[in-house]
Amino acid sequence: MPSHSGLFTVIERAARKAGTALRRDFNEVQHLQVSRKGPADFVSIADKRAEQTLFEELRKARPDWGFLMEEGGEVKGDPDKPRFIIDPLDGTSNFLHGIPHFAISIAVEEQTPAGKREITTALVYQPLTDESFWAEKGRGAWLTDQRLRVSARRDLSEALIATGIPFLGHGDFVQWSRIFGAVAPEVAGIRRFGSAALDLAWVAAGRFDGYWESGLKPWDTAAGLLLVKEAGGYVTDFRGADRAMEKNEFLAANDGLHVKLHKLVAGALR
Ligand code: 2AM
Ligand code: CA
Ligand code: CA
Ligand code: CA
Repeated sequence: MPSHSGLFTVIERAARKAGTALRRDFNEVQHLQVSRKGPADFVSIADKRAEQTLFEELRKARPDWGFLMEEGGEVKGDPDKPRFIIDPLDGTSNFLHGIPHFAISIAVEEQTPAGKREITTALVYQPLTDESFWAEKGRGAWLTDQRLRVSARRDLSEALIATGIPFLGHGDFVQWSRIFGAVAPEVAGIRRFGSAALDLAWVAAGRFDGYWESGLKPWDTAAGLLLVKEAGGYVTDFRGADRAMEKNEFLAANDGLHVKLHKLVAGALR
């Protein structure tokens, strides 16, 4: 069993509390109040309640830290202190359709001495399976108490690759189709499950061999990015540079497959 930092214990406790509320709401999903933020962009009372719980619990434990949250936006804290980046419910479309695939994503972002920001703690918690995918920078990635490694597959023909397809009003359908056209014929299979946080957590866990998506928000990917890196994987932009967050392009895979996937993806963009 790895030794948890005090911070991680606080984060996991908050996620479990919010997760209990999400499980309850999921069982009554047909009665939930739902509104629309934009075309095909839904938010339910469950997203908001879970976020409120996370905010209250984390704020109590770290009163001077900042927050960046999908529903509530930014809450400024002491600029010298870290901040939480939170998606209270990643996979809302699944949730609202009664599909049991969604998660809570929490990341801690700190300033490095050089003034850069980096993610140092990550949790992707799946309430329905009670799985905690977590990582701390330099201390590895874990599923509960089991160390995570990205998959060891090196052949594209054996690889199961996840992706996110752009949706109404978001993302570049033409670019996605080009990449799909280049990758799909080379790999064993492609999956689109609808939670970017879980897609990345599952790459870290070796369930998926790779993943690509663009047009995401920081709260979708901040935790998953650290999970993949701490599990020994690579996350880059579509041209293979270590700028996934800045470019908002995510290509994740184990070391053997990343080069091969990146060649296919970059070739499709030329
Ligand atoms: P969300 O459920 O937190 O909104 C899937 O590709 C990613 O895109 C998810 O992380 C999902 O996060 C986000 N997303 C936002 N709106 C979406 C929509 N209408 N359909 C599918 N995914 C959406
Ligand atoms: Ca959303
Ligand atoms: Ca999300
Ligand atoms: Ca969300």
